[in-house]
Amino acid sequence: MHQTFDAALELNLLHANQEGADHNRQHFDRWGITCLNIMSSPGAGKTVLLEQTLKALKAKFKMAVIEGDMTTELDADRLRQYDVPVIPINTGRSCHLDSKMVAGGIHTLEHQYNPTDLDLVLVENVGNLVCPAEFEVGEHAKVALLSLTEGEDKPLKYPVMFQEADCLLVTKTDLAPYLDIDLDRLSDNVRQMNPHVSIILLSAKTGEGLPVWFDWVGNCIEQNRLNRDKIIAIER
Ligand SMILES: Nc1nc2c(ncn2[C@@H]2O[C@H](COP(=O)(O)OP(=O)(O)OP(=O)(O)O)[C@@H](O)[C@H]2O)c(=O)[nH]1
Ligand SMILES: [Zn+2]
Ligand SMILES: [Zn+2]
Repeated sequence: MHQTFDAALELNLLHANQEGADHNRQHFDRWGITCLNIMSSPGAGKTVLLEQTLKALKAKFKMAVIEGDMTTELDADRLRQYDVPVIPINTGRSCHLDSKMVAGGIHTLEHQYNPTDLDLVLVENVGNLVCPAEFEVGEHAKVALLSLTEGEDKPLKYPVMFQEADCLLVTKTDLAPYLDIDLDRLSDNVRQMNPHVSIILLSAKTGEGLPVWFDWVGNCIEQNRLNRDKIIAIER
């Protein structure tokens, strides 16, 4: 087997990224915002999920989106229709968002809107099952999507994404009748990588699982507020 990367260089890169991510999280914490990092391979359904989430939770939570894409604003334009702040970030040649790019998004948010008004920032990462899982952006939780069309072996082949996820959305369940996919085996493969991850079966088309996802988001915001209150109480 030949070495295809410089381990020391990678470690430095990840370390610098982690410092930036911690800084971003401090911004979110100061403003009372929960941040979710939404990750998947291309086309698993991140933008459709965000559309449904904005539509359903707009009345309950004040939300903004940081929208990562390599070159276009196609996804950002889709989300702007929901009347929430959408900050596009073009990564150019990079296949993932890093904490520095998201810091740029946060500063735009800070200058154009009042961030203390917000409850939730949803970050749509660039479609890729590998790198986004390695680069924290300052999120409070990681959400991974895996569509049924990708096959049940993906958690074994791309372990990091599944090990890091706090919530896994198995998307496009409406397509199950047309595919040879064993949902039990898929869940077993996910559990092998991460015994504690919340798994939600979801179809943006039929609406299956969406209420469970909305509850998960609400709980995450609630939990994050409680944790923050505890830290503030200890610091006093
Ligand atoms: N049948 C079915 N199709 C879906 C579902 N969710 C998304 N799709 C379709 O899958 C395609 C990709 O969806 P997007 O939401 O754009 O996926 P994405 O992850 O944002 O894609 P990138 O940003 O390019 O990585 C679109 O044609 C969607 O209509 C679903 O639950 N069922
Ligand atoms: Zn998208
Ligand atoms: Zn990458």
